Amino acid sequence: MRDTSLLQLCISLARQGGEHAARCRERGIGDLGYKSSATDVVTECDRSTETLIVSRIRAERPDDSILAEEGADHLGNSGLIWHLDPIDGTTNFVYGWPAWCTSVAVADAQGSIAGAVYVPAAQELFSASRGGGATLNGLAISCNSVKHLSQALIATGFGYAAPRREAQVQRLCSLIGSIRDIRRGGSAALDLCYVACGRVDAYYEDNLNSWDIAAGDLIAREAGATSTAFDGGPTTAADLVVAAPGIHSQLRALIAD
Ligand code: LIP
Repeated sequence: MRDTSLLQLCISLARQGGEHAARCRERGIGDLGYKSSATDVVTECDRSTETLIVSRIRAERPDDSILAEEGADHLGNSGLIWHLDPIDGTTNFVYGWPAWCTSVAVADAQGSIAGAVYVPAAQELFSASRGGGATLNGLAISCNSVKHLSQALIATGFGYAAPRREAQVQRLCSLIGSIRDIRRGGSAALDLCYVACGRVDAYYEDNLNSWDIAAGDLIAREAGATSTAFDGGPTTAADLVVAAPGIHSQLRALIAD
């Protein structure tokens, strides 16, 4: 029972947060704040969306911990922790591109229990519970059955610091000739959901945060994807390769070189 109610809460929070952020965007994003670099921006919409979701979690799950992108950091004693990205794809949000989402997940010591990613522009709600499968707007989803890397459409992303982006592009150069093509969507959570529903065949990236991947990685795994770190170990926000099973080892071998 617990996992179902936690899943329903993730879904409700992601949807409410995403709708709040979309309304905020319509009113105008206001002054930009800056975080790790001149291109790592934050808006008042990020902050107010996070405040809204955090206040609901604190009210409904007062003993749980919370870790959120814009600073909410509450230590609870229930053994459960919420990972929250109020607006993943912030650059897209600022520029008015539709590929941004609100990502909410709850985890225990073994990993994510439930997660939801809501995309207001598409009115698409991706969700999953551990062992319960993954859905898009309530309908079951699964990753692709692609078997050859040369036929695979690969999503990836780049960091906010120029030296890191340059290193990431070098890695991309090492595999671009072995795949169908790449897609750079701008939101890790959405890229992972796209693996889950077959809109891309794989996603990899490094130097993320837990809130970027906690929901999307669960959704992709529950949709049948294989998920590991670059070195084949357990997935972390430090680096991850999440792919259709038929190509995961081929892609990981190129990335790990
Ligand atoms: C984004 C990630 C994306 C990455 C961007 C950025 P944000 O998170 O979702 O995968 O490539 O550089 O980190 O900053 O939009 O929440």
